[in-house]
Amino acid sequence: MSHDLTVWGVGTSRTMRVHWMLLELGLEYECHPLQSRTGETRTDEFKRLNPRHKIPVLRHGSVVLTESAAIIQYLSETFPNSAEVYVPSDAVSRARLNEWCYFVMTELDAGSLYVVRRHDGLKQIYGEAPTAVESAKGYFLHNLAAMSARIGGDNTYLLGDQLSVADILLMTCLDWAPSCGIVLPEPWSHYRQRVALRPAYRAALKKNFAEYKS
Ligand SMILES: N[C@@H](CCC(=O)N[C@@H](CS)C(=O)NCC(=O)O)C(=O)O
Repeated sequence: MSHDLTVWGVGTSRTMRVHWMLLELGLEYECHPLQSRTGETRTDEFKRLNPRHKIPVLRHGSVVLTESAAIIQYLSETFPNSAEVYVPSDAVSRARLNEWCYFVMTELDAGSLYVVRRHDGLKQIYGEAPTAVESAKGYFLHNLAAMSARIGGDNTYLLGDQLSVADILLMTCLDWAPSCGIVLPEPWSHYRQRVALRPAYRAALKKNFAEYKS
């Protein structure tokens, strides 16, 4: 069944989140394979969707969303597939999920990996800042060490035996870290191997990365 879903963006950790969630939920969608820093996000047409000229963007009917975490949360709630993706149903469970999501998005993504990306990999655009880059890598590892006890145990995923939005956010950061020169410690590399077995993850890697380079 078609739900009038369209995605703009491929080739990055942030776009991977959206393709992965759509595939977990078994949803068909149209894909515009725009890539970052190619000029494709700077057209007037695209900036009408996202004035910040960033990918990913999702359009569902008349709803347009432009932040990867918000997009996958919206998809998981709008098209629930309880066999594949956990969606909390009460305030406490939702808070537990959001705690992980905000932690990953603020401390690991924006506060660590994106600092390394901007001031090392993209220093020609954002400026060189070697001290900030080293500090961000250390901060990433410090956060993983502090949270290690929370991902061990009997749970396959962060919140039990089912994948959630938080796992997709975390996995895409763990996949991103090695390209920033970060070696993942245990139990994080083990968690990564475990989650990587999911068929939808592997299909999304293909869809998001196989034919494109970031
Ligand atoms: N916080 C945003 C970050 C989006 C973002 O920075 N996207 C980058 C690629 S990963 C981009 O579109 N860059 C293109 C540009 O700046 O022109 C999200 O998670 O969706």
